[in-house]
Amino acid sequence: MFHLRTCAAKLRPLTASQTVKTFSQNRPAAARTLGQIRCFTTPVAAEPFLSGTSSNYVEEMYYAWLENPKSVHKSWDIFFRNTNAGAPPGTAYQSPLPLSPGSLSAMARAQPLVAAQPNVDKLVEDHLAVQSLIRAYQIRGHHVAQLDPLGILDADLDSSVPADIISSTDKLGFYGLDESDLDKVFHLPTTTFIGGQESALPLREIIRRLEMAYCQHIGVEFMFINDLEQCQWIRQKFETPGIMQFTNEEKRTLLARLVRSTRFEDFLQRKWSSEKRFGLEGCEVLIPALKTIIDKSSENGVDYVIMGMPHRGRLNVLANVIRKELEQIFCQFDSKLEAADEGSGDVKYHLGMYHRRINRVTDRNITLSLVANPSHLEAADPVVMGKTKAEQFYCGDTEGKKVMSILLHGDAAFAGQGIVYETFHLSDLPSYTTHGTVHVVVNNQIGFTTDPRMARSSPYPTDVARVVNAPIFHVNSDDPEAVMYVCKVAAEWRSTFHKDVVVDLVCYRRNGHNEMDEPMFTQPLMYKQIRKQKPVLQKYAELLVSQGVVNQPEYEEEISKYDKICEEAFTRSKDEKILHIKHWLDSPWPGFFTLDGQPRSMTCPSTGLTEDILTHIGNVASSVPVENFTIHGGLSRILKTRGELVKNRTVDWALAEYMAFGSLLKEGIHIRLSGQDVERGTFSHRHHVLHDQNVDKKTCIPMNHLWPNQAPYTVCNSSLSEYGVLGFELGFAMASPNALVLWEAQFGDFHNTAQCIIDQFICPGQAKWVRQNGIVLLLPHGMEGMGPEHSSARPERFLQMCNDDPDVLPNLEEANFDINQLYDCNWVVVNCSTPGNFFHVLRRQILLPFRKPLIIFTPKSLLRHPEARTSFDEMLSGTHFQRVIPEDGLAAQNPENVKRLLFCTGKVYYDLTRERKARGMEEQVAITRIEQLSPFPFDLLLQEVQKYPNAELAWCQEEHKNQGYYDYVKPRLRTTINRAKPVWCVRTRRAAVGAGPSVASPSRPLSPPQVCRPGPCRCSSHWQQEDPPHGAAAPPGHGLRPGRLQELLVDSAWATALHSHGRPSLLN
Ligand SMILES: Cc1ncc(C[n+]2csc(CCOP(=O)(O)OP(=O)(O)O)c2C)c(N)n1
Ligand SMILES: [Mg+2]
Repeated sequence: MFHLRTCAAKLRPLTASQTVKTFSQNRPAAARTLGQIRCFTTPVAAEPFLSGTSSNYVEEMYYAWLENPKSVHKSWDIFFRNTNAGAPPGTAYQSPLPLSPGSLSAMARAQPLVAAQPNVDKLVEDHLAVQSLIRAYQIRGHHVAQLDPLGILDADLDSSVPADIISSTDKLGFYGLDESDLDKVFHLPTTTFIGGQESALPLREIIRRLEMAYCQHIGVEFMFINDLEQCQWIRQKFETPGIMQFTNEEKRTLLARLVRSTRFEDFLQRKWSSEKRFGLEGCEVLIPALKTIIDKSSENGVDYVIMGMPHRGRLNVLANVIRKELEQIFCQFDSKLEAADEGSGDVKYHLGMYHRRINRVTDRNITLSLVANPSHLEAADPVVMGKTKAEQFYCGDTEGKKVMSILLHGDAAFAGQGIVYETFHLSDLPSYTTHGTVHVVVNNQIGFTTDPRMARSSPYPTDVARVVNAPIFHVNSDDPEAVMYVCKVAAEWRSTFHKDVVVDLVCYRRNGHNEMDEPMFTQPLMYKQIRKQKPVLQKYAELLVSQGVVNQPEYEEEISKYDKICEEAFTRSKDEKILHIKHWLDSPWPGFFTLDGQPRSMTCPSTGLTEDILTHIGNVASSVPVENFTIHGGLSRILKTRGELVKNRTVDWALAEYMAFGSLLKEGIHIRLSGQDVERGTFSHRHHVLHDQNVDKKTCIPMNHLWPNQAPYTVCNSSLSEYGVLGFELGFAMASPNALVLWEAQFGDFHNTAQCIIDQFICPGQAKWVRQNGIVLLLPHGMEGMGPEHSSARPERFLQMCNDDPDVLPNLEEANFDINQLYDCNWVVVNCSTPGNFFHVLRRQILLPFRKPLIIFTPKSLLRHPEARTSFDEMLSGTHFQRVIPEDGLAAQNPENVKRLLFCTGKVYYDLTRERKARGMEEQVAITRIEQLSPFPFDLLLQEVQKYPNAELAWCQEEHKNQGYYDYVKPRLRTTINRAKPVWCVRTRRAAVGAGPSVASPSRPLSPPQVCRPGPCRCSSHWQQEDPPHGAAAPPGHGLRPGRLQELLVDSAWATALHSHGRPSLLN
């Protein structure tokens, strides 16, 4: 059964009776605490044989001597007697007597064993050598473990045997030992459990047991863990002789699970031979492996397991682990199935599942959820973590004893995708830990067509896990019992230490990447071997039959029983005419929607608050709500200024955020704000966590001192990751609709390293995943001196991904137009120009009867801009978020006189008003702010345009023309006015780009915007273009679909537009 690559196979193993009796006392492990004994490292310099490295050995001797003075060499006996009697350093040791005739009788009395082992130095050295040898197996034994079921590859990509592993007897020389030492008995150090009940063993047996523990079908990688208790725990689990035992019942269950796993794939192959299914063949053991982890975790108290996995074996996991009804799976192969609800394609490989049932092994309830995943490998990892954290949070599971996560990975993706590393780095952070994830790698030693040698630089695909000290159990997947054993240990590890652990299932892929692919094109030799490989089910069944655990008819009966289940489900699946994508939800929100999944209303109440509430929150926000707490002097001044704002019934940006959060907490809404440095705020404006200046780590979060029964507020500085952290928060937001989960980018453009989460999950959320999500992205934005690429949160990208049609004017008369628009959109994009509106939009996010992602471009300079203030009056009960803030100055009083109506969004408004005032043009130029860019407020903007019949229309932005908002706003504004006028684009320009504020202090005074003078402007960095005049483009409803033809008309009309209208300047 065991394939010994190393020398123990050649060494004649000792039988138990041969083991020397004198060394067989029980080892009093518990009594062996270092504190209780005399320390033999102290007199190092004084004794000739003591050195730092020999002290362990001496301790071993000392223990043995304490137990039985006769069990050690006489010289040790004398030495210990002397030291215990208080002999000073250097005098306790007496060297053995010389072999002179006169001393023989004395020697015989004092040291009866000297003749056999004449030299204590040699004895010490040999013992030290054996200790090193044991340690070498613990560190490097996995490199020679028999991990590849095909027997042709090296899981660590290295075929050499480490020099300190005994692959032949001559390698004993590495340790200064030779063959003659093999039968000598050596004391075992406390750092090994190979002895079982024995405290000493002959070298031959030591090597054999080390080989059994470390060089068979399990390769244990753990010696990098810098926690002795954890290392000891693992050693005990793998070294203890005979520890890997299974009852016949367990073996039969394992066989039955393998039958299901294998026959499920066979069934799919028989029925849909030309369909892709990313089958599990070659790693069928994954199903019993996962079930073992779940059984064991359930036994240890877990009742909710959240899983994430890629394509490989997903259907099998759904069927045999999550236990989705087979007919629901089979009907996915029917191309004629009609979707009953929203959701697009790819159901079976991507959508998730949620199922509560009884665990048959433990008889306890268990909920299993498989999180939907996009094609982007590993992208779901942080999402699973975030969802797990949320579920733990909501059920008060602060230690991860009830809710846990399991993540599955492919070998190539695990090694190649950086998000794996980012996710590992979240695993032990206080606000992100899920208290241990069990990672299972389906290591089929190939990624699509790429050989591992071309796919990674690390020995194993799992090396990334070492950064967090996660133990890694490599296991040969053709040994199902070894797999079950490591899975059991992995689950126990997680429930003991609440830390991550990796099970690396070294397997093969029987078919191509999918069932249509020809693997022989690229891996001919590997696949020749695979063709010869007996399926694991067959091998294991033969083994159990040979052991008499099952007989052949029983085995065949198990197969036909499962085949029948599949056939019956297949028959039922033909009755499924409609595909209910909602059956594939991973996180239902019970009670939030009506029973048929609709919002409970289509209105949104006022987002305003009473004066009392505003004042109370303001007061807490400007104080230190605990006793004996010393804050920084600068912060005292900030809080004092806040207090003055509250007295004046106004808010700035930070206070507006406080008001929104504080009031939602009062209403029982949990708030979680996460991102880099969010606690203080990148721009030092927030200060949600106060730090005592005198006591280390003493902090206060005033937001948690607002109301007696408020919901908790979580504000957490994240690791320096965007992809991982945004994914995590998205997952957190999935778990419940009754939480406001916000992720803030340090600078808006940093979101681009999390683009995958935005593109794959947030943007298509409802359409692809049939799942609403109310996550909020706070993206600092503003061309304020960090260069055009770094200053911009790239609004154009978010706007380009909005699902509304620029060419279709919606029915503006519809009741609840604004709410319907929100319901229909894929996400909401806003750029608020006032703190009050920021406050309202945050509150609206929760008061809406449904959830949509909210993208907010947040300001930098406005955080401290004296005009960017809102009076309490605009935040009182009855007030709302303003999608558009119309002109309300002089221009609005005589609209007919207005020559130009400028539209803008965000901070540029303040630049424009200042410039307008400076030029005395407040009556001629109206400025209207579009606060909610998407969904586009067609209704309100139409009113604005109609109000100023004689005005030219222009959009103004500070971003380059191909960026920012213009490309989104222009066609929608034109649709709003039925293309009656051009919509010009104006770009303000800062005087000193590059000399702007630093990250931490955006409060530097702004330069005035550079604007074009009246008359033609040739400045290339200003905008020029415009849009055709009325009639140049085909109006909607003329039978012309928007598209190329229309574009051509627009383009050809452009020159005319320029000619007839001239180039407008900003404030002409
Ligand atoms: C981020 C990402 N890049 C590329 C792909 C395309 N792709 C799909 S499967 C695959 C190979 C995956 O190999 P591995 O992780 O070993 O899983 P296996 O298919 O072998 O189970 C690749 C490259 C992808 N899905 N996601
Ligand atoms: Mg692979």
